[in-house]
Amino acid sequence: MTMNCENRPAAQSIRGFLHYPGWLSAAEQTALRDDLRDVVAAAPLFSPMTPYGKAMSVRMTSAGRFGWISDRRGYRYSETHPNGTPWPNIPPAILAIWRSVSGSARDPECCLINFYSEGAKMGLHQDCDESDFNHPVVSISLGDDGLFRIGNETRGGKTESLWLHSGDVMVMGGDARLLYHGIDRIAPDTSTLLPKGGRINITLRVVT
Ligand SMILES: O=C(O)CCC(=O)C(=O)O
Ligand SMILES: [Mn+2]
Repeated sequence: MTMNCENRPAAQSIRGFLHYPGWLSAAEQTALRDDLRDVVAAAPLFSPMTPYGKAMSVRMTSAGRFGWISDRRGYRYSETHPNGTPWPNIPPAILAIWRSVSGSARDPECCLINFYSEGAKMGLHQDCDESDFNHPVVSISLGDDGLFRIGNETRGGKTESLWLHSGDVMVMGGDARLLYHGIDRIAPDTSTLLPKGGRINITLRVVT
């Protein structure tokens, strides 16, 4: 694998998304998992309702100034958890990843944590609720492998898929910032990081 001077893997571009396979060491992944336990203790995972009244298969929570919530009023950023409390701070190790790969002078205001158990998926969508698309979305994968699909700037057309593994980082920015993407499925029992299995994806965003 090609490494850069920080001894991190180099990026591979897929349709302009920058994929850093194995960015995080095993020890860093374990530390991140433990950080997320603290976040989830302060801001419990919940199953968002889609605006169509169906529960999403992914469970989620957030850290930072804004969290992502969805209910019958639609999807939106919110400064409080559905239980009314502010979100916990973004763990420093997560901010450090953003600062290494984002190329952004600002820090993220939202750290969304998605938990995929067996059978969970995320349909093709664009991340377009932020006010400045010059800042990328940075995604960090932990736990079981997830099959990530990348499409185009509009719905439809040819797509490409790749498996995201625990410790991978993906930067969705630049000309690729508004490409459709999603998770088709996870592959159970492909990682031992999470004792009960499943996949965690962390996405970082500048919102305002
Ligand atoms: O789980 C992933 O890898 C993608 C998550 C995602 O696209 C999102 O939260 O907007
Ligand atoms: Mn997304």
